[in-house]
Amino acid sequence: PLARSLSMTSLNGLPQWEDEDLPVEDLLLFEVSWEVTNKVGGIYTVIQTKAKITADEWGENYFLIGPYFEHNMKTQVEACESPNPALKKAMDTIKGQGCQVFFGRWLIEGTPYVLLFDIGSAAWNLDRWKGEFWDVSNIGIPFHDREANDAVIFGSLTAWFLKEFDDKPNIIAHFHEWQAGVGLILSRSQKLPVATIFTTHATLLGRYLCAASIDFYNNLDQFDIDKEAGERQIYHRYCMERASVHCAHVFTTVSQITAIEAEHMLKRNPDVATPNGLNIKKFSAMHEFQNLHSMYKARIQEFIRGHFYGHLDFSLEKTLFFFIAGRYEFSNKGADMFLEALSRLNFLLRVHKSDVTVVVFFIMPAKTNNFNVESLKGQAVRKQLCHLVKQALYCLYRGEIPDLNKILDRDDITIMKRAIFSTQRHCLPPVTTHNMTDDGNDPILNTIRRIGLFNNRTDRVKVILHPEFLSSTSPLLPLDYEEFVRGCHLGVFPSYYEPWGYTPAECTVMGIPSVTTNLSGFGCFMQEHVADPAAYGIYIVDRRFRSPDESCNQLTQILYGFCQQSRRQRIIQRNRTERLSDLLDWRYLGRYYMHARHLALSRTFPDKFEMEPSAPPKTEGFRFPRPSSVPPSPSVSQHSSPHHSEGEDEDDDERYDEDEEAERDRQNIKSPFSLGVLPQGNKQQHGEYRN
Ligand code: G6P
Ligand code: 1S3
Repeated sequence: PLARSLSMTSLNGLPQWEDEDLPVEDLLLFEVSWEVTNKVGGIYTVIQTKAKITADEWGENYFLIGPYFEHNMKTQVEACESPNPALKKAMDTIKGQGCQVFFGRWLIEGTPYVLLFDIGSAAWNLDRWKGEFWDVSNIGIPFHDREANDAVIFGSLTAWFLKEFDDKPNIIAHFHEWQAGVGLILSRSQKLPVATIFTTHATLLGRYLCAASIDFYNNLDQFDIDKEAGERQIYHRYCMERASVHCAHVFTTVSQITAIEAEHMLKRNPDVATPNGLNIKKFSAMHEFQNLHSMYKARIQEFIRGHFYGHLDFSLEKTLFFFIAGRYEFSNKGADMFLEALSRLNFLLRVHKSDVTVVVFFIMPAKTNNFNVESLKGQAVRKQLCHLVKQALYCLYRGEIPDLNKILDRDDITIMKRAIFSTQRHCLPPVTTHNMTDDGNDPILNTIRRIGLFNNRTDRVKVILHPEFLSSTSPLLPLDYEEFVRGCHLGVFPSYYEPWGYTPAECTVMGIPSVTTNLSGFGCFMQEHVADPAAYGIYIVDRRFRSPDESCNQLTQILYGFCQQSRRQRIIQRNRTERLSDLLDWRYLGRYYMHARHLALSRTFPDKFEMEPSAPPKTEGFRFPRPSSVPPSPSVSQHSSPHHSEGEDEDDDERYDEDEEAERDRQNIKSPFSLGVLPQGNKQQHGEYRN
């Protein structure tokens, strides 16, 4: 039969697809991951945010496969019947053998179908399946490694399910990370007619070696990787990962930096880099995100009033909120360097007698025994004082001229006196909001002890460790993560190990500047596509070619420079940051996943699908130009603050609406979508594939 042609051209550096007749109706796409409906880390974000564009393209032929957990099913999935008879038959066969499978629509944007395997219900097969896995791979799984055993059950069920389909329709199965890899290895060893893709979001060894503070990137070719894996007791997991990589028709990593790492740690060059995107929602009012910043900043300020009661001798109008958030990997996520830089920043602000105060939040989950008393007390005192003030103001709201003698009665005065007395604090505002289970060994707390950042009155940098993910139902800081990020001024993520790094990307799409590094996939991506990232509020610390001390100084300078910006400069910079959102939209980045799928089809079914030689896609060439008002000299733009003339009204924040630069740049900068190289939407583009 005539092979279908799958080709791609490049215009202005961005890929343009020319897929002819990709017969989506004759294909099924399965995406397999342990994080489908199951939030563990960043992979959940990838799959959940990407679902919409994939569902738009594949419609009823797109299915996600993950593990079943009762709570996740109840809260995120609407059970329904499978619309696909072949799929229903395969599920019924598995159920008939006593293993539970659940099916439904995942209630996220795009509402894709999900198929969830109940690992517990199939666990009685474990010994047999481990034996079969050994027979095909010679990888032995120790009984005590629960995660690896679950991965064998999950993988065996996935391969069994795929085996139940006959030759038609053709299947693409995209597996994420080693926990899903067994399904891929077994599919290949059983010679199933399935086009397979494997994506690694981080290599096991890379993560371990970096966490051990080894000079990883300068020694990539020096490691005896088998030995390193053995010494860290992850040899079997590393084998599962490496076998998945080598069995896949197409191997992808989330960034170029992880591609280099994979080449050394997994001994295969990825075929495609598939950068992570986000679902970008544009507000109809252009400056809505600025208003949201203001609104949520006020909520954070409320928390600060309580947390620092009795010590609130700094102006909240002159206070900046910085934060770091993510998986608690102290050195991998750069918390170590951040703390050191904060200590230096504190020194600089003090010696320069700055009136700016910086409050820094560490949002990194650790084991705790709930909130500590001192933090709760702070919020209680604030609420009490707030209540009294509101009472006093009530008659003003009623339009009455207040009779000062009647505003507060004797009891109110007594309560007020007691509240004021209770703000006389004999201890410093706490550094952590929770009782830490292992306080004495906690790396963040120990570093704070060493550098002495105890929230003293004289400190210009105050630190708050919130060792739990944020929630809008918290009695302390009732904000969800997105609201909190919007209310902050700067996200700081000086990671050493970060294959992609969603945290700075999320800041960007919300118009909040952030610090990242040239060791993170996101940082490298921005460096490649933005002429002067710092001018757009993306500060990239060089952790690759500098010593740790030099990198730390660079970070300190960035933070100090940020503190010197006026409000107007910050507003202009936030506008610029937000303009980069298009670059991170799945509507653009989803193309790399499409390319990986086409490549897998052409390699698996070469007689049916043919790939034009113009592939793979290239992104080189497209760059956001430097904003028009930034002086061209790199030394001047080092601080990358928007141009600010002497004597400018510091608080003149109302003028940003008419900000000429924003308007000029908006016309000059063509986003990836307005370059005309990308189609308007997947639906439209792929409409021709449908019936
Ligand atoms: C937004 C609001 C302004 C507010 C400003 C504060 O732009 O729309 O009304 O003044 O945020 O900015 P800052 O950087 O000082 O938090
Ligand atoms: C990984 O999660 P992590 O925070 O352990 O995968 C994420 C999604 O691809 C990625 O953004 C992150 O850098 C990796 O490290």
